[in-house]
Amino acid sequence: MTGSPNDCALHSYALRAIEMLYGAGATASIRRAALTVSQLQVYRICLLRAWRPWLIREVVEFMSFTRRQILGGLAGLVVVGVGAGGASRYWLGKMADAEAGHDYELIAAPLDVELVPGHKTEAWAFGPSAPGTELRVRQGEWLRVRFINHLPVATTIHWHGIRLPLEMDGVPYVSQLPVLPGEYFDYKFRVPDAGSYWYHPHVSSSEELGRGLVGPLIIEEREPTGFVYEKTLSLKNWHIDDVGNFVEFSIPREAARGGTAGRLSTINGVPLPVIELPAGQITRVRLLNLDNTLTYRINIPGVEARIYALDGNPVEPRPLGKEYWLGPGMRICLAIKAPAAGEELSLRNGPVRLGTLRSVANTDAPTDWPKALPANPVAEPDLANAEKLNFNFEWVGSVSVNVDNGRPPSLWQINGKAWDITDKTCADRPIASLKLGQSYIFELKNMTQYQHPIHLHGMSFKVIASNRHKIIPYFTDTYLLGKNERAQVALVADNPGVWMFHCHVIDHMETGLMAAIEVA
Ligand SMILES: [Cu+2]
Repeated sequence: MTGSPNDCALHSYALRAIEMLYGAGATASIRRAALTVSQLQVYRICLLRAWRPWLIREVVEFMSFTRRQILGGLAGLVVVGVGAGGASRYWLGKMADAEAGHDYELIAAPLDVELVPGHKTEAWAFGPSAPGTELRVRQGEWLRVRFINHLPVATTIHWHGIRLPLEMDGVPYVSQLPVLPGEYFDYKFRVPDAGSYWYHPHVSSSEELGRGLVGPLIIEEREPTGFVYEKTLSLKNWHIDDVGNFVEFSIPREAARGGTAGRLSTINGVPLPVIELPAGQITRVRLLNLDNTLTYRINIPGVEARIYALDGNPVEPRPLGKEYWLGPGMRICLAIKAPAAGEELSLRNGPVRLGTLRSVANTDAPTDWPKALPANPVAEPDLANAEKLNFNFEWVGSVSVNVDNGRPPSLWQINGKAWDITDKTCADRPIASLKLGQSYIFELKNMTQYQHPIHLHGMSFKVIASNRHKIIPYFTDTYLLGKNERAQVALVADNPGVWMFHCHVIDHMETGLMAAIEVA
């Protein structure tokens, strides 16, 4: 075994914990397994298998303590390493060559931004802007990010829509411990699917995402797609007042309804921007809804535009049509043919302008509409042999629960169970247990008067039916489930782990609308 003495101590502690759980006769195979897996995996074994809360507490506390020592002791070296852009020397897990080093150093830190002219907003950002640095990597390759936390709070990064190993999924107390102020965490995983994705914390999400900790993640296709021009437009609505100060990110009476909305809408952090497009050319425009709450009703009057992908996955190109409802966390990839130079188009949310698309002179020969993007390698569910599971999304509205103890109220439930974001053991009680490799059809039933963008971690699913819309089946990671809608989505449970399944209206998620689904 490699690693520091603290690492060894940790392993012995984890082994002791496993012995306590499985009795003194803990088998040699468990010991061998525990000695060859990474610190996180050992931690996860302890956490997921430990049904006794006291043991979970002890393991968590022990790990936090140990880890602080490790990182504290190496703090000086870490800085040297960052400056030299060197390999990640302190990764504690077993590492294949492709995993060595990192391509990005992503620093989360406070950043003053000017959203209201003449006033500063004390945002938090990944890199030099909010929304944060656009990360790009080619499909099939490794994304290797050293994430450094210079915030005053603990955090993690979740990679929305990416099918990756649980250890890299960024959910606190399920896939990793929160990254504390001054610490770093190396995220390394292969990206199987091309498309538009995004990243954000999964800790104190209302505030952390609300303050600006969101960023685009673009996975480029392996081969050229025929698109020459491209823009990423990240939509976010800020919870600020008219002098740029943050206001409440989540108000219980709003959380009990459609969610707490911000007041100033921006594209790439700019209110009402002018976005230039090359006249007569086709531009791939990736629209990402990185907002906590708002469903944008995307429309561009007079535009010649086609939809090429929804939430990362390609669809047969079709006209944008009158309006597309883009819920929180969702993305749409459009091809837009810009009009003659000097003309302008209005990118709108319903009747409200979000920004202006201005055609600028361009002398290149115009190209034709590119063909459909290549499909991602997502397993096709076997509908004939799929097991059906029901998920009912309900409003409970016990606003008085938790008001006295500073914890969020409990307002929403899935199948009669509300998630408590302050309880580290919720993921130990999955709402469904799926068999690895088996196909499933989820019947999603919205029993509320509010829409919910339902998001699953770790796997993509195929939307196959709805009682409200005509569905052309497509793969996605987030489905906007309308008021009182019933929809069917199908998937192959091909990624082992405990995966979050939640509404992406952040204050719905933080007031109950989240569950864990186990695949084993
Ligand atoms: Cu919701």
